[in-house]
Amino acid sequence: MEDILARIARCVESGKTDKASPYPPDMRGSEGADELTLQAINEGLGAARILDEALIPAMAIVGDRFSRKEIYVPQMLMAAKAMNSSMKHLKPFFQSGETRRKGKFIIGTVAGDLHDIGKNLVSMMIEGGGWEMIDLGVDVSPEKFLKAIEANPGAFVGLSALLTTTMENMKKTVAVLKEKHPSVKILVGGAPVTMEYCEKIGADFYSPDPQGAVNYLKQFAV
Ligand code: B1M
Repeated sequence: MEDILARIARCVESGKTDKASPYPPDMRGSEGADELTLQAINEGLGAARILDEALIPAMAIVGDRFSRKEIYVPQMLMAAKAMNSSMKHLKPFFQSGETRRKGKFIIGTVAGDLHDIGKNLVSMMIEGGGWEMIDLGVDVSPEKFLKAIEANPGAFVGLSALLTTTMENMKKTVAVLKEKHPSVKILVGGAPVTMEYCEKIGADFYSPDPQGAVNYLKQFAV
């Protein structure tokens, strides 16, 4: 019989949330990430093993396929949904401190910008990479980012912008955060953002896609 961790990973890769879900059609009627995660916990597999050996590798495969344009936004959203149906069973173990996360990551779409589809994908992939996510949502002012850093010392920050007009607010946010917290690492992204712009505004890293951000963070995992 296929190992339960491999089965959970396959559900996440394929976007199979639970038994009732008709997606993907070739897995209809079989157990999904939801039921299999509960079963794994009941069998005594720790939350950290399920995260490290099933969810994280599965989401890395999904991220790489998305970067290579082998899959698109809908498949990635289904994979993230399957991951969340597993994560809901693991979260109590992480929140109780029984299992450690890699660190904290604060994310938001910058002030004046309401686009959140890309930001949510990045958020889900980084969370799937084992980081604790603090998602501030959209239209986030520099002051709100600042407060979040002060409440979560050592956290990394991710800024997303989809409008050429709000890229200016990305620049302001980086300036405000770096002035008060010069060592904070800031990642930027979004359709109009480039590596050149990242360097110009003094951010630390630019990625055109979620997996690039996940890969960059690996070197800092505690
Ligand atoms: Co808007 N919109 N929109 N819009 N919208 C764009 C961005 C636009 C390019 C459309 C166009 O004109 N062709 C254009 C911007 C032009 C420009 O500035 N250059 C535009 C405009 C003008 C506007 C309004 C001003 C329209 C109006 O009202 N006149 C208005 C602005 C509202 C505001 O924000 N204040 C507006 C509103 C909206 C909706 C609300 C209707 C809706 C957003 C819904 C939502 O997000 N909940 C919307 C949408 C859906 C789009 C398009 C069609 C799709 C954006 C999207 O979700 N893409 C977009 C046109 C287009 O891109 N084809 C458009 C999919 C998403 C997965 O990609 O967000 O790029 P993306 O994220 C990627 C990467 O960029 C990266 O990873 C993701 C996955 O690969 N990434 C990061 C993103 N953030 C990252 C952070 C990282 C790392 C990587 O590290 C931290």
